[in-house]
Amino acid sequence: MVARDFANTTQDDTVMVPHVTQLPVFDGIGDDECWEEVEWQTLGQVWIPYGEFVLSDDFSGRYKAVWNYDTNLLYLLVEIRDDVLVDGYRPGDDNYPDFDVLEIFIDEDRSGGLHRIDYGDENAENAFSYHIALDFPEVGETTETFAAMDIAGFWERVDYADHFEHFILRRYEHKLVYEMALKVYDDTYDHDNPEASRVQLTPDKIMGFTMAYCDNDDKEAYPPRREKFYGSVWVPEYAYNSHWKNADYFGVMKLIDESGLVSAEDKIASVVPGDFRLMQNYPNPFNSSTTIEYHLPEASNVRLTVYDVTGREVSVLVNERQSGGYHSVSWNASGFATGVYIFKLQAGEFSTTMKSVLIK
Ligand SMILES: [Ca+2]
Ligand SMILES: [Ca+2]
Ligand SMILES: [Ca+2]
Ligand SMILES: [Ca+2]
Repeated sequence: MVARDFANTTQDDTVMVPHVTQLPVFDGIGDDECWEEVEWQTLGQVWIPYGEFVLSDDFSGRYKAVWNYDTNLLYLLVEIRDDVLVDGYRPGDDNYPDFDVLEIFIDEDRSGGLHRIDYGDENAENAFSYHIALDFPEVGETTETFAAMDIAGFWERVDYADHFEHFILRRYEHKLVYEMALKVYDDTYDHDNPEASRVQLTPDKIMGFTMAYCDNDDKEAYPPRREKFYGSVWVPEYAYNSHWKNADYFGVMKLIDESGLVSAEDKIASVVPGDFRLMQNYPNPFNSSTTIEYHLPEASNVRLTVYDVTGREVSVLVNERQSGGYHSVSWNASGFATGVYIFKLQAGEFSTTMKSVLIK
């Protein structure tokens, strides 16, 4: 038995997440070309009980992350080694996920604060927390059926499984391999209209991110009981049991693009896009100015306008004929009040809107 002392280690450095053009094959096997390009990140920082050692025969875990501009997805490969696998959660069950559960915490704009839909506080949903629970398949088999719960207020649960464009878990004897593709949403997230708050991933984007594994090793215990959390970041003692619900303690992830193929400038210089499209503005939320990118597959009469929540037009950003291609415009909102604003793109017969939040 080898005890590794993580009490004096910390992973507060920013995790660099490279852009890849070769996408993973979702089969629960991590031999894809894109995974070869990136370093493993540790999943071995214990925080419950605080300060305990990680025993290598009890648990080891690690993950890799990459992203792609065109699919607009964050890809994760996770490898867990656990001496005793305890499953039991099925989507739709009403049980608290006290089994072997993978957790993913993501804060798109690194705003910090609570992840929960908290007692009617509209500002509380600043980050997402996914408790991934499922029934483990037989050794050598895979499953794509899972729950990705967040827990709000008192025992109120919401399953965000639809935030995962792809998900697969393959089970080995004492090892689990997950391959996942995650959509990223901002703080304006509305469960009834999630696409409105979907965020375009871009080079140099910085997000709050932590991954954790809750280890339960007692199959007989009823009710099931988790013994330890192993996280990708070290947490200060005063915060060790708040980490799952408070994005202030998340780690930092930065999207990078070393291929140089997808910067905004190169997009403009490259081929004409296939469809009309209005991208999510960035940054969003923003506090003075923000950039809006839109795609025109052909020369069009373009009108890009800004409305406030009452439907009043407050600004006209573009009103002219433009060539086909990738366009962007910035909006300086220094004279406008905090609130939700709607961008409306009209290009020929095409029309669409996108929601944004200005915070002073
Ligand atoms: Ca694969
Ligand atoms: Ca274990
Ligand atoms: Ca946030
Ligand atoms: Ca276990």
